[in-house]
Amino acid sequence: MTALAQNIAAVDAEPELTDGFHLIIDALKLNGLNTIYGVPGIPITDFGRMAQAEGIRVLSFRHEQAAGYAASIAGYLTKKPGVCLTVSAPGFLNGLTALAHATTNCFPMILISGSSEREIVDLQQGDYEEMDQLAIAKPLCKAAFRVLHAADIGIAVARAIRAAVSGRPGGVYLDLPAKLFGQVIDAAAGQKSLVKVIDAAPAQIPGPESIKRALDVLKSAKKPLIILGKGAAYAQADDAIKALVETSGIPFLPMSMAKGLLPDTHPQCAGAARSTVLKDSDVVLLIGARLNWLLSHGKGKSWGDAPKKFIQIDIEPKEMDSNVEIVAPVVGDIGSCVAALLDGIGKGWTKPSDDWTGTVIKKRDDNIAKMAPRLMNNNSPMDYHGALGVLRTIIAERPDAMLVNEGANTLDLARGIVDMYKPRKRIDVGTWGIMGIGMGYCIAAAIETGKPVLAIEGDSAFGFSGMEVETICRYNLPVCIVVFNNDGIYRGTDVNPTGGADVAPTVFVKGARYDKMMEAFGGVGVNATSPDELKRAVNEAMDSGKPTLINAVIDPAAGSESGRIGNLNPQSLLKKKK
Ligand SMILES: Cc1ncc(C[n+]2csc(CCOP(=O)(O)OP(=O)(O)O)c2C)c(N)n1
Ligand SMILES: [Mg+2]
Repeated sequence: MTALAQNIAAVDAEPELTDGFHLIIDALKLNGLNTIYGVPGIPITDFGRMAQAEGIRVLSFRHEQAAGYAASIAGYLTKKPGVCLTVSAPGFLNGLTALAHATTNCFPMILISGSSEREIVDLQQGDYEEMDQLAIAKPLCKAAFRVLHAADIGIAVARAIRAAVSGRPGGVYLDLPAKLFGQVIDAAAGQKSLVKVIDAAPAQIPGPESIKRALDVLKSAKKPLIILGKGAAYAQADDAIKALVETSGIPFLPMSMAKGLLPDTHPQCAGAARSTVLKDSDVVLLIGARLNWLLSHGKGKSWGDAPKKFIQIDIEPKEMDSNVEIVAPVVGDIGSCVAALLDGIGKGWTKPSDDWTGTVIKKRDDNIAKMAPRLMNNNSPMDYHGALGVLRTIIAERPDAMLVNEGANTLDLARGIVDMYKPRKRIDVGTWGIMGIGMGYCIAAAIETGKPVLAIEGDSAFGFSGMEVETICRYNLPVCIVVFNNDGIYRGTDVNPTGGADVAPTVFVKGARYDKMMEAFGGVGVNATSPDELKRAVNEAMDSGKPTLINAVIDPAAGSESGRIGNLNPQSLLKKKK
């Protein structure tokens, strides 16, 4: 044998190798996780590069919190875990807010963070970005795993996916120490160690007796009401839910992100008669909606004095009786539960009386008529109603567009005014009423749905993630951001009671031009001072698909304290005594 032939034979005999970097990429791809939202740095910079080289879409953000929010809403929109990738300690902590948010909102998400040397971290010897990340993540997510051996990557990713999407979805943390990435193992063994998750979110069929119980209660109702939560929207059981609502003839109330599951203009929609239906209904069927603060915990003034019975559909058994007694718990996945109820309703169903539905419709139509003239005003500077009247029409004309919404007045009024027509088009502050979701949601909405995105943002809300306009420009996403600029938080009119040089804590720079931020990165910036100007600019942006930011000048005195939830501000007992 020649020396050359000997060399070739030696190379051929060497086992083919793979490493941690590639096994993680392979495990994600094998399970259809083809998009990563994150921020690069030690120890995951090369991982991001390699993932991109292997065909994963790696979207690089300016801050991990925005990347995390993007991943969380990607999970909501697709029913697959959204993946966020961060560096250790500070990057991890920045992403953690979003992981907790995903868990609270029941969105499937996996936060993957690199971490420092275990031996040094555990002895607290002061490593680069030292932190016991696994321990910190645990109470804030559904499950948290650490992988120490490359051969375990396949199992770890599989467990993370199952934990994120099965049962009630939520956030999962995956801790990947720096050393793992470079670990080398035999390629064939590596390939064999990967797991393709089968039936990640199995149907959970409700017990037949729970369905019968629910139907009996529903049949006994004189004034029934259906409340749709974002769990119902997440379930993607749109046809079954529509069929149940329409076959039953029961008025429905959509929670914020359930708007559009059935159109807000549907004859049975009670959105504009919310206080009436909460007070006067006698049986309430909750579908993927929790009786948390957003529904006043199912009791108190807003629910009225009349006795009320609750039927609740939820995948999480512990949700039942969380705030008030649930007389008919229906535990299972929403698609299966709704299908079973629909089946049970059958042909002999009696729709609710005209007396009840007529009262609801009249209240709703009266409220809508009362608001209509305010939505048509062309005041300059604008008030919320004039500006939102225009955006309402734009969404009616473009029902496929995604709508992102955050702020206080900007949120509460937009939620009430802007009708939605299709499922999962409205994404907003969610369970926590959190500021900062805006730009991350815009980016994920554009990436995951391919549809144009309209964001309605309070000027404070926008500030939490504003730097991501660069990200939007960099990826040239069809996002139109309207900043409702009222010079501050709730209002721009507060004054410093001391007369000192500092402005009041709720007040920002007057006459700020947020549109210039977008121009700085090559996007389109517009300053709009009237509803007519706003309408023109938004339509142009939605037609062109160019990244656009419209600074909508709103009267600083137009808003109210905390929007619609001012009652949650604590009041001093001392003040009351006086
Ligand atoms: C992470 C986070 N920090 C702070 C808050 C408190 N907060 C509620 S609404 C809001 C901003 C409201 O102002 P803006 O977005 O300008 O809306 P406006 O009422 O002025 O239209 C703030 C800071 C929050 N909800 N979330
Ligand atoms: Mg504001």
